[in-house]
This record gives sequence, C-alpha cells and structure tokens, in this order.
Amino acid sequence: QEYTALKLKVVEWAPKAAEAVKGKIPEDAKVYLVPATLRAETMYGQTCCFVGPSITYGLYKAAEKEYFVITERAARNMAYQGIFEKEGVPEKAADVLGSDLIGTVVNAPLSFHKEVRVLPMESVLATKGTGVVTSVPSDSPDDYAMVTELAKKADFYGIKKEWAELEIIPIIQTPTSDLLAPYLVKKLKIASPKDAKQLLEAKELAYKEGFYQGVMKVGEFAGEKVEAAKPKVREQLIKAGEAFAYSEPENKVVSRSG
Ligand code: ZZB
Repeated sequence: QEYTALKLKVVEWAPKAAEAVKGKIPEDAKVYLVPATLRAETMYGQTCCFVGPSITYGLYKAAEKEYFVITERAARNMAYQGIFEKEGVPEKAADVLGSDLIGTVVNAPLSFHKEVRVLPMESVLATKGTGVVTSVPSDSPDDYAMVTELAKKADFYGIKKEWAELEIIPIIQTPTSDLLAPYLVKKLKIASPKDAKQLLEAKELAYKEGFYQGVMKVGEFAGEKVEAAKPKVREQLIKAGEAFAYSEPENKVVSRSG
C-alpha cells in the first residue's frame, strides 16, 4: 500500500498538547501532524484532521528542528524507509495522547481552508497508516458522517461546534453529484459514524465512482479526470515539500474495512 503522507504544520497547540511538548523540543522547531492518504487529489477539500482520542502518538524527529506526530508503528516504518534524516531507530521527543491534541490548529496544504482543527474520530486505527487521518467530507463518507456527528454533539465531544462546520466545497464532479460523500450518506440513510456496514458500502461506491468517473472541479488540474489528476497532484505536493511517499508493509495492512 503506497500512501501519500501529508505534512500538516502545527500553528497552535491545544493547551494540553502544549504542556506535553513543552521543553522537549526546541522552541523554534516545526511540528507536523502527518496523515496518510490514498487520495491526494482530494486535498483541496480538507476541513479538519482526525486523531484517535485514545491513541498515544509520539513526536518523532524527522530532521533538525522538524518533528512528526504519528504512531510509534509508523515512526518505525518511516525510519526504516529512510524518511527520517537519521535512519534506523526513530528518535522520540515526547508522547501526546490523541484526546490532548483535539483543538490544535494545523495548516492543511492545498486546502481551501488553510487552517483546520484536529478533531476526534473513534474509528481511526492505530494499526494503519500513521494513525492520523485528514478529513475530506465532500468525498469521504466516513469523514462526512463524522463531521456531521461532531457538529451535532459538539459539547459531548468537547469541541467548539464551528470547528466541525467548515464549508464543504465541491471538488470533484461525478455523474451523480459534486458532493459524492454527503449524497451517499443520505442515499444509504447513514445516521451516524456507528453505521459501519453502510459506511463501508458508501466508501467503496465513492472510491469507484470518484476514481473512474470523477472530473476535477478545482485546482490546477480542473477539467481533468481524477485518474489523470491524482498522480499530478501528488507529485506537486511532494515537489513542494508538503508530502512524501510512505508505504505500509504488505502483511501489516489492516484496512478500516477489516
Ligand atoms: C483522505 C481521503 C479523502 C480519504 C477521501 C478517503 C477518501 P482504506 O480505508 O483502505 O480505503 N485512513 C488512513 N489511515 C487511517 C487509519 N489509521 N484509520 C482509519 N482510516 C484511515 O484507507 C485509505 C483511507 O482511509 C485514507 O484516505 C484515509 O482517508 C483513511 F475522499 O484520506 B483518506 C471514499 C474514500 N475517500
């Protein structure tokens, strides 16, 4: 599984995360949350960044004064893949619990919403990707169901409602819709992120329709088919230093679909 790992720069820590990292990294260090995605072409539509609230993340040293917030498992893979300046064993500067990251403001490369918040998602797997997921509710049914839930029950989740209510901008046109995920969530009568079976079906439909029949509505490759635009957007992000290739060892791949 070859992912695109995106660098979402921390602009402002949530108070508890600030406490957790204080004194453990240089004051002027750059820290990134690093979600792994298979859909680089959707990065225009990022509205938040999900972490698992009960997952423990580490701040791993990627280069001088540069740190990644990811799972230990992902850090080991990255160290092995030569992604960090120092190859071999990853160097951890601090631990931070997912729930303590909630509310952190990060910079989302390419997104119409430049600054987005870190929000909780229970279904994020620590055993897949980097344990960090960037949210694109226009094209990912899981993400749309989750932001809808978060906006509905903001107090319960300990967030500000407006953090989950960023405008969902159409980025890909398909024969059925230019907001495929919201369309599918409604069509399959998905009421919450707990409707796992329908969400899985929606995800599969969204992947297929988006990839084979989608046309970019926005960005440098507007008018091009998703199939053609996908590798170009990815290359662009990598060239700009805002993303890098990250692969998951075959035997360890555990998809959210199980
Ligand atoms: C942005 C995005 C935009 C994604 C989209 C999907 C879609 P999968 O489930 O095998 O398809 N993801 C990555 N890591 C994790 C994790 N640790 N736990 C839970 N979910 C994770 O895996 C790939 C996708 O699952 C990734 O691509 C990521 O969400 C999520 F419009 O990133 B994606 C129809 C899907 N659309």
